[in-house]
Order: sequence, then structure tokens, then C-alpha cells
Amino acid sequence: MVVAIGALISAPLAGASAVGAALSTDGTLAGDTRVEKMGDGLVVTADGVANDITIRRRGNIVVVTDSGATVVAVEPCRPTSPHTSECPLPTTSIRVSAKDADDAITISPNMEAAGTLVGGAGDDQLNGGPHADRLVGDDLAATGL
Ligand SMILES: [Ca+2]
Repeated sequence: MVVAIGALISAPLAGASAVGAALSTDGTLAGDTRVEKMGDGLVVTADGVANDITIRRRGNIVVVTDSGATVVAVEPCRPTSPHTSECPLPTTSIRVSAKDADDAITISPNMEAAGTLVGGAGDDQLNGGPHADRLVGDDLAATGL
């Protein structure tokens, strides 16, 4: 009997979450550029718009800018403007995925972490920093990944 009640309650909830498919689980809108830390790694995930992402260091923080999309920050990163977020150091690695459209991704020479820049489909411009970056176009077989 309890199981049957649970099934009745959960059914409308499942339908409601399907309606909200444009929102991801943390409430960010599709098309936004998401900035987050995973351990000491900085992860930037963009969507299918023409992104222009720059990552640079300023003192003890990492500044992530995307002039082509709204930037959304996940704690401990925080937004400082609609197109900029800041994350605390340490940052030992950087991973940026820009997905489709013609994107530009740049890691500033003042970053001390190596990056993996994934342009995705489109005519992308990937500018690595001074360390051993990995630049990945949309043909994964050609890059050995
Ligand atoms: Ca993109």
C-alpha cells in the first residue's frame, strides 16, 4: 500500500521535471557558460553559441570571461558580472569545452596550469598558455583522444 502511494506521488514530479528540460539540474539556462571547480581543476563548459572565453589570473583568483555568453558560476566560483566569474586558487588544471559554433578560447600566459581546450564543432580558435596544453578540435580521431 505504501509503495502504491509513493508511485502516485512520484509520477507528477517526474512529469514536472521533464517540462523543465531547458533548465539544468542547478537551474542554469541552456546557452550559459558554466564555470566551476572540480577539486583543484577549473572546468568551463559552454553551449552552442559563439563563445569567446578567456582565462587569466589576477592575484589569488582566476578570472573567467566569456564575451559571447552569460557566465554562470558554481561555488566556490562566483559571478562578478554577466560575462565574468572568479574562482579561487589553487587551479592545477583547466578544462574548457566550448561545444558548437565558432568559438575562441584563450588561456592567459599568467596561468600556471595546463589546459585542455575543446573547441567542438565550428571554426574555433584555441590559444593555449605557456604550459603543455592540449588543444582539441572537433575531429577527435585526429587528436588521438
Ligand atoms: Ca560554443
